[in-house]
Amino acid sequence: AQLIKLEDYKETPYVIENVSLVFKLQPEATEVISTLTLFRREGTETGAPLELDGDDLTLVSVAIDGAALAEEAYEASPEKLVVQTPPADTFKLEVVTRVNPTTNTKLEGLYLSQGIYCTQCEAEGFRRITYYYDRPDVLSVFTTRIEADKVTNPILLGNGNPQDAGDIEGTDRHFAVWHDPHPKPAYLFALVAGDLACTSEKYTTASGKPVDLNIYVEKGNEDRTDWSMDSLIRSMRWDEKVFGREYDLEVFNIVAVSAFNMGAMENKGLNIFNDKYILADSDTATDMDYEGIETVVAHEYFHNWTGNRITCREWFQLCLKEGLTVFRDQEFSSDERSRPVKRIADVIRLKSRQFPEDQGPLSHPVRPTEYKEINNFYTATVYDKGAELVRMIKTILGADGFRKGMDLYFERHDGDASTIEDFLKCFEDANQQDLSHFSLWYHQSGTPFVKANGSYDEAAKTYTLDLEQNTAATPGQDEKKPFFIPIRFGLVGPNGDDLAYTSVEGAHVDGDLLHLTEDKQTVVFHGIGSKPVPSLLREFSAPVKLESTLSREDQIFLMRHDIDPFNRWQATQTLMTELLIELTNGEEPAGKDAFIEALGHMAEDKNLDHAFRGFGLMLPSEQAIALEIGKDVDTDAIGDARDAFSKEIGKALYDTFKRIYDAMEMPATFSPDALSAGKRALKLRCLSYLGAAQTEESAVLTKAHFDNADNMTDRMGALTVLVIWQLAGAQDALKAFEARHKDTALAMDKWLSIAARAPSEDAIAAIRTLTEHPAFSWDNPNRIYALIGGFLGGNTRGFHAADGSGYDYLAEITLQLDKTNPQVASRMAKSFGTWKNMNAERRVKAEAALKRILAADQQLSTDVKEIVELCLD
Ligand code: B3K
Ligand code: ZN
Repeated sequence: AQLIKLEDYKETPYVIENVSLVFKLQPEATEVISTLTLFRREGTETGAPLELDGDDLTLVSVAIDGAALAEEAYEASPEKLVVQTPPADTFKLEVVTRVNPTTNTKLEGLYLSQGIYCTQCEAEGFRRITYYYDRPDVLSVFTTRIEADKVTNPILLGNGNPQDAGDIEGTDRHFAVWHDPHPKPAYLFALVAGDLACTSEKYTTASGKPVDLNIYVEKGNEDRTDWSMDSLIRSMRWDEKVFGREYDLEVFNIVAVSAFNMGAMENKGLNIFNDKYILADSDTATDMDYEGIETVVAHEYFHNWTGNRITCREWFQLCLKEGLTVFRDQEFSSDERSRPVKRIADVIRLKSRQFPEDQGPLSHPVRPTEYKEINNFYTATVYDKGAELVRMIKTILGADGFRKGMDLYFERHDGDASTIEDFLKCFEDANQQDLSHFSLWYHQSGTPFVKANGSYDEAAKTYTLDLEQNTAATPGQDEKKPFFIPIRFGLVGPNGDDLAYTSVEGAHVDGDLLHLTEDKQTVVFHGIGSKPVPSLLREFSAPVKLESTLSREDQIFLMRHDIDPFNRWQATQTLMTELLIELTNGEEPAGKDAFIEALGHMAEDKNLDHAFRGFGLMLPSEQAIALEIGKDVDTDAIGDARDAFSKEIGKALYDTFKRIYDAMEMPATFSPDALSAGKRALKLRCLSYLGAAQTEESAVLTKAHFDNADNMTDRMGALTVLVIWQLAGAQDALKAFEARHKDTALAMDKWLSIAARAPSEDAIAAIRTLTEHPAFSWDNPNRIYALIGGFLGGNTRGFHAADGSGYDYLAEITLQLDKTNPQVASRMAKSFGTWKNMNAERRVKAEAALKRILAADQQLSTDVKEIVELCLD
């Protein structure tokens, strides 16, 4: 496959003004009639060829201005349609193609999910429907007519507003016409047809325009949409209030389908969702699911302005819409819930997904400059680090400056296909500020490591901070320039209050914000009355790794006294990580008992949020410890150390955890609100430590928690503790869960993922057995993410087994999945991304497995090939 490069970007020679589509839906042979109104772009030579993209298409006919084209006038293959010499400057091209939704297992283009016709066009799926300029900078007005069987497809949905509908006389079929007045790129096209149930609400925008809101689901699921509808309405209000953005069509439709490659898709006026992010009730969804739904519904809705009204010039600009929209959904959730708790959750996600990516062979800039398969670049770097960059802009410019820049962006670029340069320019122009140094964040990959060393001079009343930044080489980027790193900080005095300073030298410092812009900087604070403990990178003000040089006493001090809740949590994590690494190395860490004692205090600190305490008690994951160790990793040693430490904490603080557990007052009926969710989280965290202590009492308590659970959060939480700590009753609980939920696929996904994490002598044999379970299917991405993804991400010992069995298995299923669904296959294969950090024994096995994929006797997709080659590079 070809390498696509940003520097090769060129406009299309022709412009598509109008698109009219007719779909004659049939399960195995859908006919698509596309009529494009085109004109020659100024600067294009008269008669220059028109080359349109296709993918796996069957051409039925092609005509221009009503006359069929002679055979020598065009060239057609499944991948391309070339009209050699278009006859005029303006013309209508009519192309008929045939596609097969039934055999479309890639879930890209037009496919069937449980009898429901649906589409997924981002990034390049529209070319699997008809020949087109399938690229984001070609914006056009779409009208879609859908024809289908009345009985099996009573609901027919398209983009935009409904225009017409009726029966097709003399047949069992009917039609609907949808018109979308907003010019859009083809990746935002969508269509749905099926027998669906619907929940509706009326919404009135801030300026008084009525909007019909509908959520369509498979029949029988209509009583599980309350939360997603509520989330949608709150998102719409929030975007009006916080960004001044209103919705712009008469209807907003959401459809939930069960077979979907990712979370959801922001098609104009017709969002299509993985049902995991729509359906919820207390019996089948956890608090995390409720939060996930709120986030994804908001995210897709927010794309209407950041993505749809203003889209990307090419796919290299993906972060323009994704990073910005993730930032927006994070801000929404922060306003709806507890801001510090949300910040901690987002940072945990960033560190567990993006940091490993950026420190391994798959590292790439937030705005990459080349790719082979764009679907491989919907990454944690583009999304989550992309959001961090927007957050830093806000940090640097302040809330008002940020809003001014956003207002200008909406005003200046509405209707455009834009670039990151356009975006940054708006903040520069609105604030008369130069962001050129800052913009390096978009182009230079890798996680910067920041080192800070402080010293206090009592006589001079100065505090000196030596700061250093360093970014390791990443693929294609050997030399790194220093980043512009905004560091929010406080100098914490003995009583826990921040100390004031009279003046500073050595860096630009404004209040509690310091700009680290060089490789090395020495910053001197004057007028510091007593020796402070520095609290750096408050609120996680930049996506960097801060190397702590603080003593354990100082960390414990911050853990107890920092006024920044994020850094209280961070201090806890830093300590836990340090202790766990020493334990992994077989050492007996200094300060361990003092830390455990401090942890107990935090757990019982009534001034802290329940959810915050829950996060505080959470040990870093095995992968996080592995990343921190960085090289020659032995995952068994990490697993053993982490288990032993959990057990030690569980035993040492047994009474504390039991007290918190017993005393927690829960509301009589389930509610997914943040406070109740936080209480459940803290209670379950205590239960997991009690479970780790593996006493008879804790086994009974955990089993009772499972048996008495009146909601999925508690049921799943207790089941996890039973299974992970192999407590008495684990097998019974697994059976009971299965009996209760066997007919609810999304609930059984949880069962699959817990089972995939169970400690086992032969993890692969266990996984193979689970793939035979009726709840599992290789045809549905959610089932694969639950079981296989659950294993790869949640069973570190099993996946990284020293005998290479986990790597062999991943190679096997990557090859198998690649035959049906390359996007899912390549997503799984990305788990190879950390193999270089492993010890020699494991590296040999991983490398062999990767090479085996490349050497296999089968045609590899571009998706899988690119990932495997990058891993081996
Ligand atoms: N824009 C889609 C992702 C499309 C992924 C294509 N492989 C969902 C989102 O980010 O909102
Ligand atoms: Zn998105």
